[in-house]
Amino acid sequence: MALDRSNIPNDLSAFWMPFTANRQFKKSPRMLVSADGMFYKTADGRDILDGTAGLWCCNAGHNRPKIVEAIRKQAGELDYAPAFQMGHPVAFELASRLRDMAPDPFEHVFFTNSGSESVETALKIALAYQRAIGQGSRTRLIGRERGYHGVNFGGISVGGIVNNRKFFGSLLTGVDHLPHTHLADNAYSKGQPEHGAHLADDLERIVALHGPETIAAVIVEPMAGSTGVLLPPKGYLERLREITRKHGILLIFDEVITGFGRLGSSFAAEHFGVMPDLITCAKGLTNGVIPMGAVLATKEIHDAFMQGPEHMIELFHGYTYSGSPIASAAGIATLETYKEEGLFERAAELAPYWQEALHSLKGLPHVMDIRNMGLIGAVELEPIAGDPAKRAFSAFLDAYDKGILIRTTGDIIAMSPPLIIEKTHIDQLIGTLSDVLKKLH
Ligand code: PXG
Repeated sequence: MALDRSNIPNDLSAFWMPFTANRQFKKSPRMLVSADGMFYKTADGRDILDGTAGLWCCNAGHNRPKIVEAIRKQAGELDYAPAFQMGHPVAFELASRLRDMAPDPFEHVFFTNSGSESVETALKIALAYQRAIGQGSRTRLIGRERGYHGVNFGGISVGGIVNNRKFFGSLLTGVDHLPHTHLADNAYSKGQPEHGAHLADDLERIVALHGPETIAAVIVEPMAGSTGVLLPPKGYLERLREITRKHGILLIFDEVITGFGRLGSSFAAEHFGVMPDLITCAKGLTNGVIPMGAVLATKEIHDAFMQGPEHMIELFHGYTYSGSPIASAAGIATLETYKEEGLFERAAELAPYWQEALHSLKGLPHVMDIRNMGLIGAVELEPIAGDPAKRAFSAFLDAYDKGILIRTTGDIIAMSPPLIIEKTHIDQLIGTLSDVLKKLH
């Protein structure tokens, strides 16, 4: 008998919600029950304009027919098949399509189930690669202050968000951090800020301190999303590439947010014209519909593992669901949707309109800074003295009541709408946010 959900008691206690103020939520739940295109529908029947593509993942918007159909069909044809010592066609097909979409040097794809797993995978590949090429003394990993690389132990170790680290013990050893790239001088810059390329030079200091022969890899988000949209200053990523290359250190771009059109190109590597050695991605890979992530590797990295006896496993790493058939089918349909609808180009075309709309909020009460790039934007608010994050959280609650979904981190409001957004939606999103900010205490 079909489950009648209307009879389920309204009991919210069992689900311990992730990254949520559980007690606050359960007193006053914000429940989404369906979604289509640019909008969510709430349990009380209201339409909410999705200003965040879910959690930066539904780049093609919601309920896209091609993706829904691909999942239905795949579930009825091959529900699951292992990828350890076995194969199925769908994962190979998705890997080839991803390779074709990615910048040239990236020829190989390792599948995971999330951004966090992609990060762990990339860090492990970096360490094992250095060992494979006779550089086994390179065991250190360098991250960056305010970096977000998911929530697993490797990711929080190289990450630089205090609350994601301080409760969880001593983390990985042998990790150091670059300074973040957020300078007060750059407030209200549109797109890449002018100042701060020199912040990459700090890597020379770290290299001098530890010795280059001890460092395996540097991992950064080309544009830091989760920490409140921190943009790379002009010349910064280029400098990081130069220094890592000079010292035999791998460079990993964590593109879990910047991948799949967010900046108007397939990946940020292409957008900035700076090629790392490994790229992590997730989220937009399947339009957020089925959990899936991936690590893209250059031929040089991949081929370093392809030695020794042929019957031996080359990389002792993988997940039960790496490249699972349904996720792979969702991925193929997603990449096709992006391509057929020209969504990456669309993001690039809309970016100037988005930029002007966002910056029109300058001068509203408590606004300290506005930042944007591609279809990403952030509005930073002055915190309430002694009560950090409260002001932005009230803005989030009020925005939801007024029919728009935004994200907040600390006192920063972040937005990353689906790439199918229309100018009228941008007007609605920014217009509503403006009303919210005008009334904010
Ligand atoms: N790396 C980066 C750069 C990310 O942004 C992850 C890794 C981890 O991905 P998973 O799939 O394990 O969550 C992320 C995730 C937000 C927000 O609103 C950002 C993320 C996730 C949820 C919310 O800032 N980023």
